[in-house]
Amino acid sequence: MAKSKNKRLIIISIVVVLAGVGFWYFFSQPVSIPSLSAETQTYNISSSEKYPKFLEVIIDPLDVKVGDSQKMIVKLEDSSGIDWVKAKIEHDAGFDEVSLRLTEEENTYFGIWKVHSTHSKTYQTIFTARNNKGEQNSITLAWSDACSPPNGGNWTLDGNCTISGVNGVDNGNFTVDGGYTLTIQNGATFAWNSGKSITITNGSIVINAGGQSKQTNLWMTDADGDTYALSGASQYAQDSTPANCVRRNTIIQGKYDCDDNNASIYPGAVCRATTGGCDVAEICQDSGSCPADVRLTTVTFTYKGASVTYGTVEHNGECWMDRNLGASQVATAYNDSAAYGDLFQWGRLDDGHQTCTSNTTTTLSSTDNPGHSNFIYGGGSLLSDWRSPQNNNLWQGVSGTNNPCPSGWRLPTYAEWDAERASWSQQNYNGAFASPLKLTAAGIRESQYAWLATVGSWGYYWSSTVVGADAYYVIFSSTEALTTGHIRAYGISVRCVRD
Ligand SMILES: [Ca+2]
Ligand SMILES: [Ca+2]
Repeated sequence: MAKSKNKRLIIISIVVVLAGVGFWYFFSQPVSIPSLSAETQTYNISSSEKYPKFLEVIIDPLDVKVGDSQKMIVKLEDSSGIDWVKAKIEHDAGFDEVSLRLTEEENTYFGIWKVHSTHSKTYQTIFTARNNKGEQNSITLAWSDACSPPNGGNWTLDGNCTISGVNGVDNGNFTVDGGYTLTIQNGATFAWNSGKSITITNGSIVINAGGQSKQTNLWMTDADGDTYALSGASQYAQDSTPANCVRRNTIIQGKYDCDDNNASIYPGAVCRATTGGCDVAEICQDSGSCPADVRLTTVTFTYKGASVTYGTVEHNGECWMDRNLGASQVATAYNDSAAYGDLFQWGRLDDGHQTCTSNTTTTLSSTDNPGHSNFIYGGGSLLSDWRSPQNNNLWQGVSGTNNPCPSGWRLPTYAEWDAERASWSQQNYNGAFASPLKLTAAGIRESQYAWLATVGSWGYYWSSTVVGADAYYVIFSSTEALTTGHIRAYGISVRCVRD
């Protein structure tokens, strides 16, 4: 105690020289430490060997509102004696600076400030002390900074960081540098592994009264074992494996599981399959959320060398394009010529031949791709197929060799067209147009002379399904509608359906 009094005398004498008697009298008189409330936060501080050395900071209360008086107690260590201690307190309008006063306890300083112009966000208080050699040291206390140590591996503190709950370094070493402070909140645990180290190069670790730093393992819940954890998943600091947990360093960071009970659902994977029609499979987001129901309303693709966007229409549980390939609009009537679109020879590519005014040739193609945009016809005699020999696989499904529909789309099958036709209110072109598909009587381009026929009075739509040397199509007029076979060389409307 005698030694302590001597130190105080030295401090007092210096202050006298600097500031005069009145100033000296006010500031040099040790004050009693006031009684503290139950909301006191005590921070035990370990820091680099820098002086004056902060040993403990008490803030009372930690959570304040405007009008409160917040008390601060700082305990320091310094062999040369403390010159002064200040607190720089952040608030909405800037900073308040409060000089702390020496208390009756050795190297222990007390300050108080009236809280003003703050609201619910994080503030920080910077405590700075200077010793009688003129050396300064500071410590910053902040309470809601996000800290994100890597799930695994070394971590060097790169900002002031407050740990709440369980966190730490798994399978790596921890370094405090840059003058930053790691604060371990009341009730929080900061863990690091056995055999690994904590090095304080420049900065501090502040452990409040109820916090702890613990050498053990870190674990996270990954019930389905897909290496993704739910957003906000709990961490555990203990030696043995908690139920449904794996070591945290094996969990992928920054992406979160959408379903921790299904290993096939994770970020980037389908989290809800399609349920038919224009429903689109939802993909698990990195945030760990599965998007709300997604519907396909348009499809944009390249057709005849240009980008086109068609709408979609859902009918009988299937997703169709809202118009024929090549149509410039959705039909407004069964004989709306702007909605007729193009007429394809069965199995041919989108190579331009389907334009109703395309040039013609009588040369059959021996390959799947004729390599030109001419309509292949009989030159006066009826032609049954443009390809010789025939190939039944040209329009089969999305992978059909010459599928003219965009990726994910294809020609409807016989069964699909027959189901569509059967659903019509009338078995004629009025029923076909009344369907949500708004089908048109676009006519046909026959294969004897390559002439257009029955335009505005008969409608025809190819299916992908072959029957003998023919292929199925749906056909309708003012008096009938049926699904039957037809020779493949005719130019006929195409309506794509989503696979
Ligand atoms: Ca998981
Ligand atoms: Ca999962």
